[in-house]
Amino acid sequence: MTEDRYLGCLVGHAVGDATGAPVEGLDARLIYSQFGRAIEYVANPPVETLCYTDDTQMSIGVAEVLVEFGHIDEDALATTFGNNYDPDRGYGQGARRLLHAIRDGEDWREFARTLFPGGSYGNGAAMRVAPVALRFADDPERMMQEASASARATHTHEIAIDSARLMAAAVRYALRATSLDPQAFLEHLRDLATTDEFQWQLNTACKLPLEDSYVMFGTGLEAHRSVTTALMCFAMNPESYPDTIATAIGRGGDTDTIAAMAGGISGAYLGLDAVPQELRHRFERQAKDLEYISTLARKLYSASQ
Ligand code: 8NA
Ligand code: MG
Ligand code: MG
Ligand code: MG
Repeated sequence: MTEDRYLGCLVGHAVGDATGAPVEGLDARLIYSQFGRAIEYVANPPVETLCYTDDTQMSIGVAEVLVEFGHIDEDALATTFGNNYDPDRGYGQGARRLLHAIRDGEDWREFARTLFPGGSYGNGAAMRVAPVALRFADDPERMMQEASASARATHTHEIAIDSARLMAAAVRYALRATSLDPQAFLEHLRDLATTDEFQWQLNTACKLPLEDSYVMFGTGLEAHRSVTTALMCFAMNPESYPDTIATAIGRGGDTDTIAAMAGGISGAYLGLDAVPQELRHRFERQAKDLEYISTLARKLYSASQ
């Protein structure tokens, strides 16, 4: 576990988010007809400046709390999400309401529980969990507990909590791997799944050829769909960051979030140099924001040693 992989993870996540964001919500056919093959889109995105969204903004909040407190303090996390909230970053509809409530000093625990029936099962808990994996990579049990805690500030549904645990486990696996067997990666995650939804998705992923199964899992905001798809995008392209995020973006739907999650895993495995310079260069106000994200990655690395 080198510092380079910590940097690769958080930078790969942020760049995946910002590269997928311009086409978030479009379907695969529309993306293909407008921009051609996804790998060409990734080589030359259609915007000069790549702006990051809620996925990165909330990951920064998780990393900040870990650096300051050494663990996930749920009250501090909710407060940090509220303080960092920027309406222009494109948050989920429920997340927006919850963040307003946090800022207004309402009881966020009660609000999160009643936001949707059973709480939110959106992918917002998984999209921001990578810093937890970096901080607790040496202690898998603790990492799973902290991942669950990081979800609960906004997402109380069991699917969302499982999604945060599984995404953390995926980042940890990639961070420590010296070579990557896609089947072993998916079986590791299948064995950790606790909800029926994830057990079904990951069982299917393990049983069928990757290229046949990855189109089955969906690209919507529901955590068990987009998170499984993100895992598959990495499993299909473990040796290439651009191919990983292109696979994520080319399927359409929640492109920023799937590319962020897959990109974070890919960067954790391949290291910082795998994230193309051209994309890093176009990343919004890169001097300031990428440097800040890199500083958080370095601090998580030091704290984890
Ligand atoms: P969330 O908690 O609002 O969940 C996302 C959505 O999932 C909700 O708005 C509901 O439509 C649906 N949902 C969640 N739980 C339930 C439930 N129990 N019953 C019925 N429906 C439910 O927000 P989040 O933080 O989980 O969302 C993350 C996503 O929001 C990411 O894709 C992120 O990029 C962002 N996002 C932004 C835009 C945008 O306008 N730029 C669009 C979509 C999503
Ligand atoms: Mg987003
Ligand atoms: Mg298989
Ligand atoms: Mg999204």
